[in-house]
Formats: sequence, C-alpha cells, structure tokens
Amino acid sequence: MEPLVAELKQKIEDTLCPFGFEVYPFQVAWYNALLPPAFHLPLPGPTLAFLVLSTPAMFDRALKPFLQSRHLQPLTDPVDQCVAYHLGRVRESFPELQIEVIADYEVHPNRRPKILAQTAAHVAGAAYYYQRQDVESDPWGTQHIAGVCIHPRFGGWFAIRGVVLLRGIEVPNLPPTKPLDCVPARADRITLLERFNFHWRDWTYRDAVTPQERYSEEQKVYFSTPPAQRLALLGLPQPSEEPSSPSQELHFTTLLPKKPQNPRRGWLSPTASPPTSPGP
Ligand code: B12
Repeated sequence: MEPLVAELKQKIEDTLCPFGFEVYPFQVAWYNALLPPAFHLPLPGPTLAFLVLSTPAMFDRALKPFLQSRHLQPLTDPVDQCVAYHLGRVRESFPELQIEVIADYEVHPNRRPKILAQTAAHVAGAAYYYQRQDVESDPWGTQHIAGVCIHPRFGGWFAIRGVVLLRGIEVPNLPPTKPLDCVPARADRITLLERFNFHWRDWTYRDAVTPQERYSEEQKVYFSTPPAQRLALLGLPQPSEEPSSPSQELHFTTLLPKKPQNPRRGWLSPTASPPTSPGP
C-alpha cells in the first residue's frame, strides 16, 4: 500500500476502530466503473475513498456510550446519529483536507441512495457482494432478488455505514483488493440469497460463514424493537420532543445527514415490508 494511503488509513483507524468500526480504502474509479452514471460519485477516478462498516462491537463501544452521553435529537434514528457523530470525528481529525462523508441512509430528493453501500464494500475488498447474477441458472424467475454482502470474519453480522471521500487526494497506483469469496458453492449462494430476501428477520443469512462474533442477544432485541421503544429497553430516557441545541458533531460539511421518515419506502421495492430499523 502506498505510504500516503497507509498513513491516512492508520489515522482513520485510530479514530474509528476503538468504537467497533472497520475501514477499507478504494479508488472512486473502481466503484464508478460498475455503476451507471446516475450512481457515479462526481469525483476524479483516482480519488481516495474509504468504506466504513460497523462490527458487532459497535453496539457496546459506540452506540451505548453515545446514547448515554449525547443529546439525542428526536425523530432521527439514534444509530444514524451515532454513526454521523463518529464519521464527523474523522473529518475533524483532518482539518487540512477536504473530507466528505456519505452515510448509507442518505438519499437524493428522488430517493435514490447517494451511495450503493454493497458495491462500495465489494470494490473496497471488505465484503463480497453476492447477487443473483452470481448464481448460474438461478431458480427465481421474475422475482426481485436483492443481493447481500458477506464479510469473511463477521458473515452477515455487520452493517455498511458509509464512505469517506478525500477530495484532492489521488492514488492512481493503489492496488485493488479482491473481497474474499467465502460462499463459493452455488447451493450455498442460493440458500444465502433466499434467507436474506425471504427470511431476514430470523437472522440466519448472517451465519453464511461461521462468524468470529455475532450481535449479542441485547443488540438483536434492540434492533428488533420498534424504534419508539428502544431507549426504554436500554433503561434510557426518551429525548425531548423540543429541538435540542444542534450538536456540531452531527453536521456533515457537504452532505446532509437529514433523513426522511422512511427513505427505503418507495425505492425499488414498494411492496416489500420495510425493515424495523435502518440496517443493523
Ligand atoms: C433500499 C434498501 C432496502 C429496500 C430494498 C432492498 C433492495 N436491495 O432491493 C428494502 C426496504 C426492501 C430493504 C430491506 C432490507 N435491507 Co436494505 N438497504 C437498502 C439500501 C438503502 C439501498 C439498496 C438499493 O436500493 N440499491 C440499489 C440497487 C439498484 O443496487 P443493486 O441491486 O446493488 O444494483 C447495483 C449493483 O448490481 C451494481 N453492479 C452491477 N454489476 C456489478 C458487479 C459487481 C461485481 C458489483 C459489486 C456491483 C455491480 O450495479 C447496480 C446498479 O446499477 C441499502 C443501503 C445503501 N445505501 O446501499 C440497504 C442495505 C442493502 N440493506 C441492508 C439490510 C441488512 C436489509 C434488511 C436485512 C433489513 C435490515 N435493515 O436488517 C432487509 C433485507 C430484505 C431485502 N429484501 O433486501 C444492508 C445489507 C447489508 C449486507 N450485508 O449486504 C444495507 C447495505 C444497509 C446497511 N447499512 O448495511 N433494504
């Protein structure tokens, strides 16, 4: 890895890893090359970017302390606020650079996601993105089958939280890292995609590989609980409905962290039941 990339990666890791996140560098060109222009990131191809994902440890190391210590804003998901806070810390740690952050939940006014998190995770080498095109002669006919990323160490027990873009830092010689194909057999890919699409609430798709760590029972209960009851579940008071004083850390420089009530509804799959929560 180029010394500059290694140095920047180390600094971002020092900021995020103690809180249960992982980061993987990639070039914007690798991401754009797989997508139609509507999804392109409008930056020069060699621009350095980092994919950020959360591991099972994020719940205890980042979310719980955040819920206890920050002024939560009402009507915005606490996990999203927590992730925004930590990605904001990355920006603050590089005041000399033009850092832009796109979180997984950000959408354009037409509700198209600003970042295709799974494609980014795949090109960054973080987690293999299994799609129906990865199954020869698939058995699903005209059904819509969503793809799923599997992490070599956490299986499906992780979430993709966003990308950090370093405008002006160009790394044309960064060598691409292939994600590990940890579900190579056709039958296992079929099982994985069927579990993810039709049985995701039972958590089984996440065990496509034996994970090093899963979500704790407490974390599973938290994410399975309707958002309005979650703080009570952790024994914490509800945030006041009065707008709290804006927390500087929650403001992204160039991109709005504001989230519509349900950004996923209406995008691609209007008939699908929306998840109980933003992707745990
Ligand atoms: C909209 C959305 C939904 C919608 C629609 C899902 C869908 N994919 O159809 C609904 C509400 C149904 C949903 C449900 C769930 N979701 Co959801 N969802 C999203 C969201 C916000 C956007 C996905 C999207 O619309 N993609 C657009 C389509 C067009 O992209 P695409 O299918 O990948 O197609 C592109 C690729 O194929 C690419 N491409 C072409 N050729 C090639 C070749 C290669 C090699 C590659 C890499 C790419 C590539 O080009 C295509 C675009 O032109 C993402 C977060 C994000 N920002 O990405 C989470 C996300 C996909 N969801 C996630 C999860 C976990 C879920 C749920 C399990 C609920 C939950 N939160 O626990 C359920 C699963 C059930 C299901 N059927 O999907 C996770 C998946 C994590 C993972 N391990 O992969 C994500 C990434 C959120 C996160 N923060 O981690 N979701």
